[in-house]
Amino acid sequence: MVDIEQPKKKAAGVPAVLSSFKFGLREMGAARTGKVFLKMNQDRGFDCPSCAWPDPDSKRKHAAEFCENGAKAVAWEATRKRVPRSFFAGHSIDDLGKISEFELGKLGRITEPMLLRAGATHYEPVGWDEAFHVVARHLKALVDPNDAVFYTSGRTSNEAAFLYQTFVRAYGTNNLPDCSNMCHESSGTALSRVIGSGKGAVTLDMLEEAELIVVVGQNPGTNAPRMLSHLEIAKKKGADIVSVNPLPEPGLMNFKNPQRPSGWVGKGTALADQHLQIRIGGDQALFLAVGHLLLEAEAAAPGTVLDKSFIESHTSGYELYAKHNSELDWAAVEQATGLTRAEIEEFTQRFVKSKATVICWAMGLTQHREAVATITEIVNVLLLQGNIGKPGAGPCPVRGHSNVQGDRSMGIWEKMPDAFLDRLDHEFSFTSPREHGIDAAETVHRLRDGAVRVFFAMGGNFASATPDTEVVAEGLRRCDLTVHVSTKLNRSHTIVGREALILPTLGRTDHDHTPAGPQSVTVEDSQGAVHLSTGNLLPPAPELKSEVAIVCGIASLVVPEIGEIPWADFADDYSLIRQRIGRVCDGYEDFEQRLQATGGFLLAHAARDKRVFKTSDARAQFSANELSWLPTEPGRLLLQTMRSHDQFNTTIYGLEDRYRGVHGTREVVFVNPSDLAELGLEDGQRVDIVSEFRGVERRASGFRLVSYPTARGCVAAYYPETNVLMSADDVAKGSNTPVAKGLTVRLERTN
Ligand SMILES: Nc1nc2c(c(=O)[nH]1)N[C@H]1C(S)=C(S)[C@@H](COP(=O)(O)OP(=O)(O)OC[C@H]3O[C@@H](n4cnc5c(=O)[nH]c(N)nc54)[C@H](O)[C@@H]3O)O[C@H]1N2
Ligand SMILES: Nc1nc2c(c(=O)[nH]1)N[C@H]1C(S)=C(S)[C@@H](COP(=O)(O)OP(=O)(O)OC[C@H]3O[C@@H](n4cnc5c(=O)[nH]c(N)nc54)[C@H](O)[C@@H]3O)O[C@H]1N2
Ligand SMILES: [Mo]
Repeated sequence: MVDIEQPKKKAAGVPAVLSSFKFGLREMGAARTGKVFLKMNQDRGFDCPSCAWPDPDSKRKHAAEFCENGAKAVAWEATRKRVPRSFFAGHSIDDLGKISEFELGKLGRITEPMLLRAGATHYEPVGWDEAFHVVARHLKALVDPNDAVFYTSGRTSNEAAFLYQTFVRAYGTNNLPDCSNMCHESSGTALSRVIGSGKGAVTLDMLEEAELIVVVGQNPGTNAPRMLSHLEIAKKKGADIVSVNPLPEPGLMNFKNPQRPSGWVGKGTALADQHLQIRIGGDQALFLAVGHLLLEAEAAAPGTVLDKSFIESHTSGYELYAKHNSELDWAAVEQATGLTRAEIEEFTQRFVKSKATVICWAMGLTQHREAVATITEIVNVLLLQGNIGKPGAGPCPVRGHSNVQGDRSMGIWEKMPDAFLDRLDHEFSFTSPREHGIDAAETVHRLRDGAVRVFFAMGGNFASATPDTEVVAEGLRRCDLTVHVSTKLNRSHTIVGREALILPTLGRTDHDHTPAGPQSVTVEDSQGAVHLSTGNLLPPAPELKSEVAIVCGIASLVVPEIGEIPWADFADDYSLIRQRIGRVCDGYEDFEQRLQATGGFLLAHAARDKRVFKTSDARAQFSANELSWLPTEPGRLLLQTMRSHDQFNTTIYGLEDRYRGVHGTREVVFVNPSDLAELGLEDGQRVDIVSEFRGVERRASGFRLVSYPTARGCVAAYYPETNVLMSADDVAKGSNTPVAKGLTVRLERTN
């Protein structure tokens, strides 16, 4: 039943615990629920397959074992349900296409390879051997390896990712788009340029020492719930916390810690000391203004605000930045941000007071046209006060998928630097291509042009996660072969090439036993900590293969003669893979030895550890950016596409967005009450959302209006239902990330 109520003021607490147990029991039954929830994020357990927030170390065991959405992610994978053969026999491809993403996910784990033969209407079971031969036949038939694309989602372990990219490069292409292209690519692009490393520069210890933590464009209560425990610790130590967000996200406003009984019954901790209800796309203007005010404050009281000695010894571009930012168009800043000058001044005072500031961010910043400039503007503000490479300070992009950062370290990137490729070639005695491959947005263009022959996906749900949903579907249908290595069914399996394969695989929770014995994999979290993950559940079917085994099986048919790569040995013993990773991947030197000695370690980060900046001039760089924002015409609004509390990306756990008060539906659009009134609309009415990019209209139909305290002029709706509104040509400058926040739309009433 659809029910819309007032948004919640508090997050987590008892309802969070109950919600995950309810879901766990539905999917796994009582005994398995107990076993699974006890093992999550523990030593010798498996890494939570949900977000990339760091796992608790021994010091923090109490602080973060439990997380509602982590528990749901685990239950979703560890479900006892299986998709039976009869399901595929009873549903044609057309039938499958009519089943919603939510219903497909609920069917359970897939247990055997399924093949759609050319001209057939139904998937049929097929042996692993035949499945691998189908892939090999197609790949070997291509004259140009660049006609194949190899996508990766961010759950793939380091070991599987490393072998996968080795295989793809041995095959002859760098076409390795990944989910990161749609996620934190803007962060990587900006940070590499200005501080010399694309990764965040803040560890958990550092975060807890902060005096000011600013959380920009991120909804941790839903998407990184364990982060709230650490914000709470920092808060108790005296940190100020500011949320910069068009929505008052309950997790940041008030948090009831599910780890402690007081969090179950007490009032909870009011986390945010200030909420800047920013207009979508106003962040660059905001941080430009903060920089301006910091410079003014320093001029008024020299030597008290900026860290001049840091600026002199470690940075470049300060003079230019200061000159560029000496004058500010306050009217433009207020329009861009929707904030008052007084609010921005109050915010800046917190920086002035703080001796150690961390700025965290996620998709609310990265998925904008000017995301790269915005992130460099944030770094400007940090650099002014020397807030990098010291306790309690630094830029902290919070990654999405649990191993998305590790996948990049392993070489999953369409444009890995030559130094990496040189080491890879040397390690395996072959020559990998140097021509850059294509990223996710470019893959959509190629699909649109009918120029992709083989589409191979290591996890994920490309057809739903990308812009221009229909264009992508058409392009996938024009492929000779589509292959998905997956744990469960999703929409991408229903959009098939002339031939199509679904290759089921083990997940993080599954026990992985090879002839050489039980195997563990490794992952790297958002803060650069690497550790082992060992599944402990009986796999859904005995013949299920790990991602490692699947890559090795295919590679040994497609590129048996390329280089010296012992595919069969790798499939047996993952420590052999780690030895190779240790010689090829930056920061992973002596990987296997260090891992055995310590069980896990923190990767070095020059800027964080030593204030060494591996940039073009060996300094942290100030950037002078022109003010950019998103003006709108009357009758037009800015749309952000975001996650509900009951989904993991395209995986829909249920129809409850509890914190935002939405129950039983996902077809909603959140609108400010004053905007509703101005547009002559009312809560509860149905509308079409119509986007307008470069004069082309795209439409998502049948959304219910929800009157909601979002910023004026800004509306919000869930992804992936609204991906039909996005254009693959609308991308962030410099990072090519599809724009998923800040689409210009109008609302058309339909009843
Ligand atoms: N349970 C769960 N956990 C997840 C995921 C999931 O789907 N479910 N997904 C994982 C992945 S891959 C990722 S990348 C992360 C995503 O984590 P988030 O980035 O938190 O995800 P979104 O739901 O896209 O939320 C974007 C936030 O930015 C705000 N925002 C939107 N536009 C703007 C803007 O212009 N300026 C500012 N300042 N704020 C803005 C929105 O109001 C919202 O709070 O979470 C990861 N963890
Ligand atoms: N409009 C809009 N679009 C967006 C975003 C947005 O905010 N708005 N966010 C973007 C972001 S941040 C991201 S990261 C992408 C996400 O894009 P993807 O990573 O492609 O999508 P997911 O929904 O995370 O993929 C889920 C599927 O992965 C498979 N899977 C799960 N676990 C495993 C495993 O262990 N191994 C294998 N092989 N498969 C597994 C399952 O079959 C499941 O259905 O979407 C992007 N798209
Ligand atoms: Mo993501």
